[in-house]
Amino acid sequence: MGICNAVGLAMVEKHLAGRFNKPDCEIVDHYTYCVMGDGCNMEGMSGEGASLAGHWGLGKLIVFYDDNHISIDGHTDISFTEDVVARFNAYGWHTQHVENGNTDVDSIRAAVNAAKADPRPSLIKVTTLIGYGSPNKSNTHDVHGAPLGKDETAATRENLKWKYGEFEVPEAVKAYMDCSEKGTAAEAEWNAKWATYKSKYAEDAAELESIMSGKLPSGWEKSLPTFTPEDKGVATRIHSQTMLNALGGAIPGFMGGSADLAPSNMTLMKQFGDFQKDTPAERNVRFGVREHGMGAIANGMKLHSPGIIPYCATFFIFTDYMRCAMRIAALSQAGTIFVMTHDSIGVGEDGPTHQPIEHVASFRAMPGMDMARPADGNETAAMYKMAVENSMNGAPTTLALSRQVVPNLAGTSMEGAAKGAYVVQGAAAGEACDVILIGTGTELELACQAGAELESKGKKVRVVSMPCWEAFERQPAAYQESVLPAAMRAKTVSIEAGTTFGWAKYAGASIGHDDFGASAPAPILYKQFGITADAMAAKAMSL
Ligand SMILES: Cc1ncc(C[n+]2csc(CCOP(=O)(O)OP(=O)(O)O)c2C)c(N)n1
Ligand SMILES: [Mg+2]
Repeated sequence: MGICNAVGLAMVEKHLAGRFNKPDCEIVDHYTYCVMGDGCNMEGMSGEGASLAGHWGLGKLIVFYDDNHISIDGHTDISFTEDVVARFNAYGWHTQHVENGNTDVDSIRAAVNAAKADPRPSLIKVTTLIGYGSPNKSNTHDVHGAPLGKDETAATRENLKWKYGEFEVPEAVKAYMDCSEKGTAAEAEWNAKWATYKSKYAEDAAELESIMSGKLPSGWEKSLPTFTPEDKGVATRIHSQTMLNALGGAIPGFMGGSADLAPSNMTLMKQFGDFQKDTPAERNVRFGVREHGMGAIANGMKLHSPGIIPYCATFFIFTDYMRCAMRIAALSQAGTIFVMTHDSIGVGEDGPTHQPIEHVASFRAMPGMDMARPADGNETAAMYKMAVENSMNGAPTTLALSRQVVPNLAGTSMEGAAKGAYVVQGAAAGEACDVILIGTGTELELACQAGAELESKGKKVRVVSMPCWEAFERQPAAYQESVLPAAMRAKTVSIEAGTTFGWAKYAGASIGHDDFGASAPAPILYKQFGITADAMAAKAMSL
């Protein structure tokens, strides 16, 4: 995954250089270095990242491949015999081979200089011995993860003629590694360049400053539109596109794209062209069918600069291909926005291979990840506002968006949705009621219909929209209790077109679907699987 993170770092460098550098002032100009092992080259996702790096011409990416022929199971010839350099040549990389990486430092230095001079991304295969210097354990997998042990350490010192004590760093090494003087001079030089840039190119400088500092232009959130029931209903993936375009205009570092599903995910920002080798200043990213690489590249993009807000998109089901990149986003506090459309069995005829079931629940279970499933335009706007704020706080967000058309509901609002759960119809928060109905996403409409049906039978009903569990759980306890009182749990019914797993936390009964889907138009599937307003009303009556 590291090489894909490095590709993300290098692509942002290329983007910012292409966008902000002037013929008389190259303000963005740095290299990205990465070290990969045999194992990294065995993992398929490294091929996804390397393929894109070659395609994008990321000439400032320099990767060392530690070719030591050893991984955990032993010698790599038991499972890995391909020609890695030939593969990288085919990806469009500049490749070199340093045959003695153990001691030939001059050749490594020369290779780095040659890599810098070449306009392509560079792979430097460096052949080494794992555990170099250890007389009995070098070149074996025994040194991969375990310490040498007392006797072998002594033998290694002897063999290498290393006369220093434990944790003793020779003065000459310390002096060589001390870059403070060189670094201070480089920083002063850059600061002077930046001062010139700011005075000559004030507008560009303000944008670049926002990207470098992570301070967003004030009022960016006002770019997000709100809706009333009079506004034509559309799928939330269409609302999503409206939000992406609005945020692209308002936030200088907002950029991203889809894994070859842009027309379905609705992820193109219309005001920008494609980020490509020769048009690096553009902000629509074409990731190709490479979900795993896309997720990790997007995380690298985020980690380049706090003001870069990357989004990446595919069908929600294909989060299975990128799940560990999403998990690493959460773990490494990379605030990537995962734009996932076709969020339920409602995708229709594509059938069970394309129909997420356990996915919403699984991302609710993931630490550090906000899982958002908005119901209409206002809620989509609110969830994008939250996703941008999360991104600035180092937290990723997954948005589950619909293919099906949804109406703009009367009770929804950005302010309410931002709280994660709120009352959209019937008994107000804190007011006594007979039953509570919770809906998310496309099923909120059904919950509202069921609520109306129950009202007509004399029940006092509260309908709650719950676009984001995590946001709700961040609210004060008193607010949570006013919306979903603990004492009402047995009289609460949830509805969501996916697994019911997890809903017992909030509801005494749940409507959903706990098996794979089927291939048919959405309305037929919803009926067949009993995900309807009538079923919800009947369930509520039975409690
Ligand atoms: C995705 C993933 N799969 C498996 C592992 C477990 N693992 C850790 S190191 C390793 C072998 C790596 O070999 P190599 O890259 O050649 O490193 P070396 O032993 O040469 O340092 C494996 C399989 C892991 N860390 N990550
Ligand atoms: Mg190895």
